[in-house]
Amino acid sequence: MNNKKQVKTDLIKMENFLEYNKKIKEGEDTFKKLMFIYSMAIKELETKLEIFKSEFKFLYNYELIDYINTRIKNPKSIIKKMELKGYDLTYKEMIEHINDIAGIRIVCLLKKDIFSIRDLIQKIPGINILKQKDYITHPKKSGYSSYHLIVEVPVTLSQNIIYVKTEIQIRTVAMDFWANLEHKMKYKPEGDIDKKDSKEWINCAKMINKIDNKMMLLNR
Ligand code: 0O2
Repeated sequence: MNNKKQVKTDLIKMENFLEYNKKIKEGEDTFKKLMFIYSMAIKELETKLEIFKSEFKFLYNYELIDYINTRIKNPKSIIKKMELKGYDLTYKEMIEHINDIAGIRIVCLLKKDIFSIRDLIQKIPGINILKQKDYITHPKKSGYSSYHLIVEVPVTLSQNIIYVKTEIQIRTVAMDFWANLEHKMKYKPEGDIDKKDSKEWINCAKMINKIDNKMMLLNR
């Protein structure tokens, strides 16, 4: 006898969520619902990454991942980015174009580990890689150096599986220190970095890059 139950599961892309959602229930708080789904994508991915972290520690006694931070972009920041990029302030445009509403940052000790982590992410079953930016090989003008991936994470809910876009940033502890400070300076209301300061920030980033390279040699 075949005891397997046929469970109907809808596979949907986040881009089609609004249409799909309309069919289920009208008038629910759409923003809250969307943010819930983004936070589930983070949970899903974070668990997988935590397993890699533990596996490398337990099996190889190696600290591949130092720490993982996650965040949901706040509404103010979403609106600011949409205005800056010239999108209409609609949920549809937000879902389609804002790729970093769900964000995960993986921080490691050595530069070379960034690429190992990238390779592991690429092998996770079910995850689609949509975009990659290698600011490690080619740092930004600001000096910012990090590896970015935009991925689609399948979030399995009771009635459906939703593919949710999530941004992953991978960088070293040293670059994380620089980026956090520089980000705070840039985004402070009074934090316009003037030209002289800007050069200093770039110089600091270059120094950090040198240190990261040296650390890699010392840890060979
Ligand atoms: P927050 O507060 O971190 O969310 P895309 O539209 O996805 O193709 P996007 O997002 O415009 O491209 O640009 P990119 O280069 O992928 O960078 C996205 C994020 O990287 C930023 O998010 C920052 O977190 C980080 N970042 C990029 N450049 C710099 C930099 O020069 N300095 C620092 N400190 N961080 C940087 P948000 O939206 O700016 O902010």
